[in-house]
Amino acid sequence: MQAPIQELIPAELQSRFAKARNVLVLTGAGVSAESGVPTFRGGGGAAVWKGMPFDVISSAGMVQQNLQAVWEWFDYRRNLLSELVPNAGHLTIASWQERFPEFTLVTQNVDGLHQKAGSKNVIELHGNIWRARCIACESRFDLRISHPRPDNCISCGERLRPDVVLFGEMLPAGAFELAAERAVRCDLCFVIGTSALVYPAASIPEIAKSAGAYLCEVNPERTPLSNICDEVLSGSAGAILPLIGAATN
Ligand code: BJW
Repeated sequence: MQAPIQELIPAELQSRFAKARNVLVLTGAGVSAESGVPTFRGGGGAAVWKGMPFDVISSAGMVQQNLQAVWEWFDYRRNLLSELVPNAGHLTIASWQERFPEFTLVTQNVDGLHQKAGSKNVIELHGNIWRARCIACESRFDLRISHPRPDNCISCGERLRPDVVLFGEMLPAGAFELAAERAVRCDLCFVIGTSALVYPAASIPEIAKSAGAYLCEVNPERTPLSNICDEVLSGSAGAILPLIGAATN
């Protein structure tokens, strides 16, 4: 027989969740794992595309050297994603935006599944796989409505690239600053499904904690942030997140 929800979710977290006024959630690839999106590093392996580790193919250097290969990798992933739907983790996070007076969702994911689940005003630190960006004038194009995918910018004719943040590239202007500002103000911060290895994204929970927030991690594996968390819930986002809401209903 399964344990009652009250025993699965610690009382301190239940109480913090019930009283919270300002909640911030940082997500990573793990939140989409149960929808069928492969993670980058979890599960003992690392993503590889045609023999290239993802930090080589998803790098600023590869855009310079071989933009076509970068597009092949992203076309392949968009094709996979087009069949996938949000899971219970995404849906629970989307429901939280109505539950608290202030709520911020910051994601490192580029898959658009949070928005598909109904989350609004998502701060996307690493861009979105469903957009292309001109390498010269930075015009952006929605790839959900552009078929076939255009190679060149309709404004200036230059080449397009995926509108995602690759290794060694700057985050979108203002995105980290906005997330950091919200992190300073939140009273409860969740860090969900991220290995917390990539910066500056991994500094968001550190900022929240330093400013006094209660920090809760949801992940089947420990991460470099686990030691500073007030609560570590070991398990999958799709199984645990619906319990957190339900325990305090
Ligand atoms: C589950 C689950 C389930 C499984 N439920 N959980 C400070 C210190 C050191 C280095 C740096 C630093 N500051 C900057 C850097 C350099 C670099 C960096 O951080 N490197 C480190 C890796 C060493 N950062 C950058 O380059 C960033 N840019 C930058 O800082 O600009 C300023 C600058 C410019 C130039 C020079 C210097 C500074 C940009 C980072 C961009 C990251 N881009 C990627 C690729 C996006 C494109 C693509 O999709 O291909 O973003 S890398 C990849 O990692 C992707 C992710 O968003 C990101 C984070 O990964 P995430 O989400 O954590 O996933 P995983 O796979 O790592 O983990 C999954 C987790 O889920 C695991 O923990 C599982 O256990 C868990 N899980 N199933 C819940 N069901």
